Amino acid sequence: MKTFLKLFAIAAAFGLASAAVPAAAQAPAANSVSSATPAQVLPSRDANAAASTNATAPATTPPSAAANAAAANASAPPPVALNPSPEFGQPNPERIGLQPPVSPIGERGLWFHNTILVPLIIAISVFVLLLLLWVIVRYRRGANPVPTRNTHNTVLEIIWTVVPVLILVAIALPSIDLLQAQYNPPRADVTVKVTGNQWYWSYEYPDMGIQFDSNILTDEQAAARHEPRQLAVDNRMVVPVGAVVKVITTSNDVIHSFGVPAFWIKMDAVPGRLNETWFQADRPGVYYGVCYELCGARHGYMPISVEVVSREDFARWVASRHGHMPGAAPAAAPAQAAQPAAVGATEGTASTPAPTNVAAGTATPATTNQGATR
Ligand SMILES: [Cu+2]
Repeated sequence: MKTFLKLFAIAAAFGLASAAVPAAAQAPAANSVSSATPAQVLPSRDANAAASTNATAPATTPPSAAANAAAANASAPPPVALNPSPEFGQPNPERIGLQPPVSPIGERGLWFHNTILVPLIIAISVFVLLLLLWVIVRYRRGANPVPTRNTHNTVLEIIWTVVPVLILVAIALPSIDLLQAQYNPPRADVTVKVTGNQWYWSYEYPDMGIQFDSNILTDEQAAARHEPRQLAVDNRMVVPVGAVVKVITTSNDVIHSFGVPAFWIKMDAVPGRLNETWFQADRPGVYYGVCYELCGARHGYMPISVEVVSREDFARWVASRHGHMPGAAPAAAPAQAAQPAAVGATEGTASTPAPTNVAAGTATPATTNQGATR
Protein backbone atom coordinates (compact mmCIF):
# COMPACT_ATOMS: atom_id res chain seq x y z
CA MET A 1 0.00 0.00 0.00
CA LYS A 2 2.88 2.33 0.82
CA THR A 3 4.43 1.66 -2.57
CA PHE A 4 1.12 2.45 -4.22
CA LEU A 5 0.78 5.76 -2.41
CA LYS A 6 4.34 6.72 -3.25
CA LEU A 7 3.83 5.95 -6.92
CA PHE A 8 0.61 7.94 -6.94
CA ALA A 9 2.26 10.95 -5.28
CA ILE A 10 5.14 10.91 -7.74
CA ALA A 11 2.80 10.66 -10.70
CA ALA A 12 0.62 13.46 -9.42
CA ALA A 13 3.59 15.74 -8.85
CA PHE A 14 4.95 15.02 -12.29
CA GLY A 15 1.60 15.56 -13.94
CA LEU A 16 0.97 18.81 -12.13
CA ALA A 17 4.34 20.19 -13.09
CA SER A 18 3.91 19.36 -16.76
CA ALA A 19 0.36 20.66 -16.88
CA ALA A 20 1.41 24.00 -15.46
CA VAL A 21 3.78 24.74 -18.33
CA PRO A 22 1.23 24.98 -21.16
CA ALA A 23 -1.07 26.94 -18.87
CA ALA A 24 1.59 29.55 -18.27
CA ALA A 25 2.50 29.66 -21.93
CA GLN A 26 -1.11 30.21 -22.93
CA ALA A 27 -1.82 33.03 -20.55
CA PRO A 28 -0.06 35.85 -22.40
CA ALA A 29 -1.36 34.69 -25.74
CA ALA A 30 -4.91 34.69 -24.51
CA ASN A 31 -4.61 38.19 -23.15
CA SER A 32 -2.78 39.65 -26.09
CA VAL A 33 -5.94 40.65 -27.88
CA SER A 34 -7.24 43.67 -26.09
CA SER A 35 -9.22 46.00 -28.18
CA ALA A 36 -11.26 48.26 -26.01
CA THR A 37 -14.81 47.12 -26.39
CA PRO A 38 -16.70 47.66 -23.19
CA ALA A 39 -20.38 47.09 -23.31
CA GLN A 40 -22.20 50.21 -24.20
CA VAL A 41 -25.64 51.44 -23.51
CA LEU A 42 -28.05 49.17 -25.25
CA PRO A 43 -28.37 50.58 -28.73
CA SER A 44 -31.29 50.68 -31.04
CA ARG A 45 -32.16 47.32 -32.39
CA ASP A 46 -35.29 47.88 -34.36
CA ALA A 47 -33.48 49.84 -37.04
CA ASN A 48 -31.49 46.78 -37.90
CA ALA A 49 -34.23 44.24 -37.89
CA ALA A 50 -34.87 45.11 -41.49
CA ALA A 51 -31.22 45.06 -42.46
CA SER A 52 -31.08 41.38 -43.29
CA THR A 53 -30.10 40.62 -46.82
CA ASN A 54 -32.12 37.59 -47.72
CA ALA A 55 -31.98 37.37 -51.45
CA THR A 56 -34.15 34.35 -51.83
CA ALA A 57 -35.48 32.10 -49.15
CA PRO A 58 -35.19 28.31 -49.28
CA ALA A 59 -38.06 26.17 -50.48
CA THR A 60 -39.50 25.54 -47.06
CA THR A 61 -39.15 28.99 -45.71
CA PRO A 62 -39.59 29.63 -42.01
CA PRO A 63 -41.80 32.60 -41.18
CA SER A 64 -38.92 34.87 -40.21
CA ALA A 65 -37.14 34.19 -43.48
CA ALA A 66 -40.18 35.23 -45.41
CA ALA A 67 -40.39 38.40 -43.39
CA ASN A 68 -36.74 39.15 -43.95
CA ALA A 69 -36.95 38.52 -47.65
CA ALA A 70 -39.88 40.84 -47.96
CA ALA A 71 -38.38 43.56 -45.81
CA ALA A 72 -34.76 43.54 -46.82
CA ASN A 73 -34.36 42.92 -50.49
CA ALA A 74 -33.49 46.53 -50.97
CA SER A 75 -30.51 46.60 -48.62
CA ALA A 76 -27.01 46.45 -50.05
CA PRO A 77 -25.04 43.22 -49.88
CA PRO A 78 -22.45 43.01 -47.12
CA PRO A 79 -19.09 44.53 -48.07
CA VAL A 80 -17.27 41.34 -47.20
CA ALA A 81 -18.02 37.88 -48.50
CA LEU A 82 -15.07 35.56 -48.15
CA ASN A 83 -15.04 32.31 -50.05
CA PRO A 84 -14.85 29.17 -47.96
CA SER A 85 -11.83 26.91 -48.20
CA PRO A 86 -12.24 23.13 -48.36
CA GLU A 87 -9.25 22.83 -46.06
CA PHE A 88 -10.75 24.80 -43.20
CA GLY A 89 -14.06 25.11 -41.47
CA GLN A 90 -16.03 22.41 -43.26
CA PRO A 91 -16.08 18.65 -43.65
CA ASN A 92 -13.81 17.25 -46.33
CA PRO A 93 -14.25 13.69 -47.66
CA GLU A 94 -10.51 13.35 -48.19
CA ARG A 95 -9.59 14.27 -44.65
CA ILE A 96 -8.82 11.79 -41.91
CA GLY A 97 -9.25 13.16 -38.43
CA LEU A 98 -10.73 16.33 -37.06
CA GLN A 99 -11.17 19.66 -38.79
CA PRO A 100 -8.08 21.84 -38.40
CA PRO A 101 -8.77 24.16 -35.47
CA VAL A 102 -8.33 27.90 -35.90
CA SER A 103 -8.53 28.94 -32.25
CA PRO A 104 -6.00 28.61 -29.40
CA ILE A 105 -8.37 26.36 -27.47
CA GLY A 106 -8.90 24.25 -30.56
CA GLU A 107 -5.17 23.84 -31.07
CA ARG A 108 -4.73 22.73 -27.48
CA GLY A 109 -7.69 20.40 -27.78
CA LEU A 110 -6.35 18.88 -30.98
CA TRP A 111 -2.91 18.45 -29.39
CA PHE A 112 -4.54 16.71 -26.43
CA HIS A 113 -6.49 14.44 -28.75
CA ASN A 114 -3.65 13.60 -31.12
CA THR A 115 -0.74 13.47 -28.70
CA ILE A 116 -2.28 11.94 -25.61
CA LEU A 117 -5.62 10.30 -26.23
CA VAL A 118 -5.14 8.57 -29.58
CA PRO A 119 -1.67 7.09 -28.88
CA LEU A 120 -2.83 5.96 -25.46
CA ILE A 121 -5.96 4.31 -26.83
CA ILE A 122 -3.94 2.56 -29.54
CA ALA A 123 -1.30 1.39 -27.08
CA ILE A 124 -3.87 0.02 -24.63
CA SER A 125 -5.84 -1.70 -27.39
CA VAL A 126 -2.71 -3.33 -28.84
CA PHE A 127 -1.51 -4.36 -25.38
CA VAL A 128 -4.83 -5.99 -24.47
CA LEU A 129 -5.01 -7.71 -27.85
CA LEU A 130 -1.49 -9.16 -27.46
CA LEU A 131 -2.28 -10.21 -23.91
CA LEU A 132 -5.40 -12.02 -25.09
CA LEU A 133 -3.55 -13.77 -27.90
CA TRP A 134 -0.79 -14.81 -25.50
CA VAL A 135 -3.27 -16.22 -22.99
CA ILE A 136 -5.20 -18.03 -25.73
CA VAL A 137 -2.05 -19.72 -27.03
CA ARG A 138 0.03 -20.21 -23.91
CA TYR A 139 -2.75 -21.34 -21.60
CA ARG A 140 -4.84 -23.32 -24.04
CA ARG A 141 -6.47 -26.47 -22.77
CA GLY A 142 -4.35 -28.79 -24.94
CA ALA A 143 -1.10 -27.53 -23.45
CA ASN A 144 -2.41 -27.47 -19.87
CA PRO A 145 -4.37 -30.65 -19.16
CA VAL A 146 -4.10 -29.98 -15.40
CA PRO A 147 -5.37 -26.47 -14.58
CA THR A 148 -3.34 -24.32 -12.20
CA ARG A 149 -4.74 -23.67 -8.72
CA ASN A 150 -3.31 -20.15 -8.41
CA THR A 151 -5.90 -17.57 -7.36
CA HIS A 152 -3.91 -14.58 -6.12
CA ASN A 153 -0.76 -12.74 -7.07
CA THR A 154 -0.24 -9.67 -4.93
CA VAL A 155 2.38 -8.03 -7.13
CA LEU A 156 0.32 -8.51 -10.26
CA GLU A 157 -2.81 -7.11 -8.58
CA ILE A 158 -0.97 -4.01 -7.38
CA ILE A 159 0.42 -3.44 -10.87
CA TRP A 160 -2.92 -3.75 -12.62
CA THR A 161 -4.43 -1.33 -10.12
CA VAL A 162 -1.67 1.25 -10.08
CA VAL A 163 -0.94 1.41 -13.79
CA PRO A 164 -4.52 2.31 -14.82
CA VAL A 165 -4.62 4.90 -12.03
CA LEU A 166 -1.42 6.47 -13.38
CA ILE A 167 -2.85 6.46 -16.89
CA LEU A 168 -6.03 8.16 -15.72
CA VAL A 169 -4.05 10.78 -13.79
CA ALA A 170 -1.92 11.43 -16.87
CA ILE A 171 -5.10 12.02 -18.88
CA ALA A 172 -6.94 13.97 -16.20
CA LEU A 173 -4.35 16.63 -15.49
CA PRO A 174 -4.03 18.13 -18.99
CA SER A 175 -7.75 17.55 -19.48
CA ILE A 176 -8.66 19.62 -16.42
CA ASP A 177 -6.19 22.25 -17.52
CA LEU A 178 -7.88 22.48 -20.92
CA LEU A 179 -11.34 22.61 -19.36
CA GLN A 180 -10.19 25.39 -17.07
CA ALA A 181 -8.97 27.39 -20.07
CA GLN A 182 -12.28 26.85 -21.86
CA TYR A 183 -14.33 28.05 -18.92
CA ASN A 184 -12.13 31.06 -18.07
CA PRO A 185 -12.48 33.25 -21.12
CA PRO A 186 -10.41 36.40 -21.47
CA ARG A 187 -12.22 39.72 -21.66
CA ALA A 188 -14.59 39.68 -24.60
CA ASP A 189 -14.05 42.00 -27.54
CA VAL A 190 -17.31 41.13 -29.24
CA THR A 191 -20.47 39.66 -27.75
CA VAL A 192 -22.89 37.77 -29.94
CA LYS A 193 -26.18 36.43 -28.68
CA VAL A 194 -27.29 33.42 -30.67
CA THR A 195 -30.91 32.31 -30.46
CA GLY A 196 -32.05 28.96 -31.81
CA ASN A 197 -35.41 28.76 -33.53
CA GLN A 198 -37.21 25.95 -35.30
CA TRP A 199 -35.34 25.93 -37.67
CA TYR A 200 -32.96 28.80 -38.12
CA TRP A 201 -30.61 30.90 -36.03
CA SER A 202 -30.99 34.51 -34.94
CA TYR A 203 -27.91 36.59 -34.22
CA GLU A 204 -27.72 39.70 -32.13
CA TYR A 205 -24.75 41.95 -31.40
CA PRO A 206 -26.09 43.74 -28.34
CA ASP A 207 -23.16 46.16 -28.05
CA MET A 208 -23.45 47.17 -31.70
CA GLY A 209 -27.17 47.30 -32.31
CA ILE A 210 -27.24 44.54 -34.89
CA GLN A 211 -29.81 41.81 -35.17
CA PHE A 212 -30.67 39.43 -38.01
CA ASP A 213 -31.84 35.93 -38.84
CA SER A 214 -29.84 33.31 -40.67
CA ASN A 215 -31.48 30.68 -42.86
CA ILE A 216 -30.15 27.80 -44.88
CA LEU A 217 -29.71 28.25 -48.62
CA THR A 218 -31.06 25.79 -51.13
CA ASP A 219 -28.57 23.52 -52.88
CA GLU A 220 -28.81 25.65 -56.02
CA GLN A 221 -28.18 28.86 -54.15
CA ALA A 222 -25.23 27.33 -52.31
CA ALA A 223 -23.74 26.03 -55.55
CA ALA A 224 -24.09 29.45 -57.15
CA ARG A 225 -22.07 30.90 -54.29
CA HIS A 226 -19.50 28.07 -54.39
CA GLU A 227 -20.45 27.02 -50.92
CA PRO A 228 -21.02 23.51 -49.56
CA ARG A 229 -24.61 22.32 -49.70
CA GLN A 230 -26.62 22.26 -46.50
CA LEU A 231 -24.05 24.45 -44.77
CA ALA A 232 -24.44 27.74 -46.62
CA VAL A 233 -26.68 30.41 -45.12
CA ASP A 234 -28.07 33.69 -46.33
CA ASN A 235 -26.72 35.83 -43.50
CA ARG A 236 -23.45 34.83 -41.91
CA MET A 237 -22.36 35.64 -38.42
CA VAL A 238 -19.35 37.93 -38.88
CA VAL A 239 -16.55 38.42 -36.35
CA PRO A 240 -13.14 40.10 -36.45
CA VAL A 241 -10.01 37.96 -36.64
CA GLY A 242 -8.12 37.61 -33.39
CA ALA A 243 -10.95 39.02 -31.30
CA VAL A 244 -12.27 37.23 -28.26
CA VAL A 245 -15.88 36.51 -29.14
CA LYS A 246 -18.31 35.76 -26.38
CA VAL A 247 -21.20 33.66 -27.63
CA ILE A 248 -24.35 33.64 -25.55
CA THR A 249 -26.80 30.96 -26.58
CA THR A 250 -30.49 30.65 -25.89
CA SER A 251 -33.57 29.40 -27.67
CA ASN A 252 -37.04 30.52 -28.56
CA ASP A 253 -38.67 27.09 -28.67
CA VAL A 254 -36.85 23.81 -28.04
CA ILE A 255 -33.28 22.93 -27.11
CA HIS A 256 -30.80 23.54 -29.92
CA SER A 257 -27.04 23.39 -29.79
CA PHE A 258 -24.68 25.90 -31.37
CA GLY A 259 -21.41 24.37 -32.49
CA VAL A 260 -18.57 25.19 -34.88
CA PRO A 261 -15.91 22.46 -35.00
CA ALA A 262 -13.07 24.67 -36.26
CA PHE A 263 -13.49 26.93 -33.22
CA TRP A 264 -13.79 23.91 -30.91
CA ILE A 265 -17.06 25.18 -29.45
CA LYS A 266 -20.42 23.58 -28.87
CA MET A 267 -23.02 24.96 -26.49
CA ASP A 268 -26.64 24.06 -25.86
CA ALA A 269 -29.23 26.73 -26.60
CA VAL A 270 -31.94 26.22 -23.99
CA PRO A 271 -35.24 28.12 -23.78
CA GLY A 272 -35.29 30.44 -20.77
CA ARG A 273 -31.56 30.15 -20.12
CA LEU A 274 -28.43 31.92 -21.23
CA ASN A 275 -25.42 29.71 -21.82
CA GLU A 276 -22.04 31.09 -22.65
CA THR A 277 -19.02 29.99 -24.57
CA TRP A 278 -16.24 31.81 -26.40
CA PHE A 279 -13.73 31.51 -29.17
CA GLN A 280 -10.88 33.43 -30.70
CA ALA A 281 -10.50 32.77 -34.42
CA ASP A 282 -6.94 33.47 -35.51
CA ARG A 283 -7.41 32.94 -39.23
CA PRO A 284 -9.75 34.79 -41.62
CA GLY A 285 -12.15 32.58 -43.50
CA VAL A 286 -15.57 30.98 -43.47
CA TYR A 287 -16.30 28.32 -40.89
CA TYR A 288 -19.38 26.14 -40.81
CA GLY A 289 -21.26 24.48 -38.03
CA VAL A 290 -24.66 22.94 -37.47
CA CYS A 291 -27.26 22.48 -34.77
CA TYR A 292 -26.04 19.64 -32.58
CA GLU A 293 -29.26 18.91 -30.72
CA LEU A 294 -32.06 16.93 -32.30
CA CYS A 295 -34.63 19.71 -32.38
CA GLY A 296 -37.35 18.62 -34.76
CA ALA A 297 -38.17 17.91 -38.36
CA ARG A 298 -35.70 20.35 -39.90
CA HIS A 299 -32.96 19.89 -37.34
CA GLY A 300 -30.52 19.05 -40.10
CA TYR A 301 -31.32 22.24 -42.00
CA MET A 302 -30.25 25.00 -39.65
CA PRO A 303 -26.54 25.34 -40.39
CA ILE A 304 -24.18 27.94 -38.99
CA SER A 305 -21.78 29.97 -41.05
CA VAL A 306 -19.25 32.24 -39.37
CA GLU A 307 -17.16 34.63 -41.40
CA VAL A 308 -13.91 35.75 -39.79
CA VAL A 309 -12.70 39.00 -41.33
CA SER A 310 -10.13 41.70 -40.66
CA ARG A 311 -11.01 44.38 -38.16
CA GLU A 312 -11.42 46.93 -40.94
CA ASP A 313 -13.80 44.69 -42.84
CA PHE A 314 -15.67 44.00 -39.64
CA ALA A 315 -16.16 47.72 -39.07
CA ARG A 316 -17.44 48.01 -42.63
CA TRP A 317 -19.82 45.10 -42.10
CA VAL A 318 -21.13 46.72 -38.89
CA ALA A 319 -21.78 49.92 -40.80
CA SER A 320 -23.56 48.01 -43.56
CA ARG A 321 -25.85 46.57 -40.89
CA HIS A 322 -26.55 50.06 -39.57
CA GLY A 323 -24.80 49.17 -36.36
CA HIS A 324 -22.08 51.06 -34.55
CA MET A 325 -18.71 49.99 -33.25
CA PRO A 326 -18.42 49.89 -29.46
CA GLY A 327 -17.22 53.23 -28.24
CA ALA A 328 -19.17 55.09 -30.90
CA ALA A 329 -22.41 56.65 -29.86
CA PRO A 330 -25.47 54.70 -30.88
CA ALA A 331 -27.71 56.39 -33.39
CA ALA A 332 -30.71 56.50 -31.11
CA ALA A 333 -31.24 54.78 -27.82
CA PRO A 334 -34.91 54.09 -27.22
CA ALA A 335 -36.24 53.92 -23.72
CA GLN A 336 -35.68 50.44 -22.34
CA ALA A 337 -37.41 50.96 -19.05
CA ALA A 338 -39.98 48.27 -19.62
CA GLN A 339 -37.49 45.58 -20.50
CA PRO A 340 -36.02 44.71 -17.10
CA ALA A 341 -39.47 44.07 -15.73
CA ALA A 342 -39.93 41.42 -18.37
CA VAL A 343 -36.94 39.54 -17.04
CA GLY A 344 -38.47 39.20 -13.63
CA ALA A 345 -41.58 37.85 -15.20
CA THR A 346 -39.82 35.18 -17.20
CA GLU A 347 -39.64 32.59 -14.49
CA GLY A 348 -42.55 30.62 -13.30
CA THR A 349 -45.47 32.50 -14.73
CA ALA A 350 -47.82 30.13 -16.38
CA SER A 351 -49.68 32.82 -18.25
CA THR A 352 -46.63 34.12 -20.09
CA PRO A 353 -45.06 31.57 -22.36
CA ALA A 354 -41.33 31.27 -21.76
CA PRO A 355 -40.12 31.55 -25.36
CA THR A 356 -41.70 34.95 -25.80
CA ASN A 357 -40.09 36.24 -22.66
CA VAL A 358 -36.73 34.88 -23.66
CA ALA A 359 -36.85 36.79 -26.88
CA ALA A 360 -38.15 39.97 -25.39
CA GLY A 361 -36.50 40.23 -22.05
CA THR A 362 -33.67 37.89 -21.22
CA ALA A 363 -31.37 38.81 -23.89
CA THR A 364 -31.07 42.46 -23.63
CA PRO A 365 -30.37 43.38 -20.04
CA ALA A 366 -28.57 40.18 -19.08
CA THR A 367 -26.35 40.20 -22.13
CA THR A 368 -25.44 43.79 -21.66
CA ASN A 369 -24.60 43.28 -18.02
CA GLN A 370 -22.35 40.36 -18.80
CA GLY A 371 -20.61 42.34 -21.47
CA ALA A 372 -19.94 45.11 -18.99
CA THR A 373 -18.43 42.91 -16.33
CA ARG A 374 -15.88 41.13 -18.49
CU1 LIG B 1 -31.73 22.93 -33.67
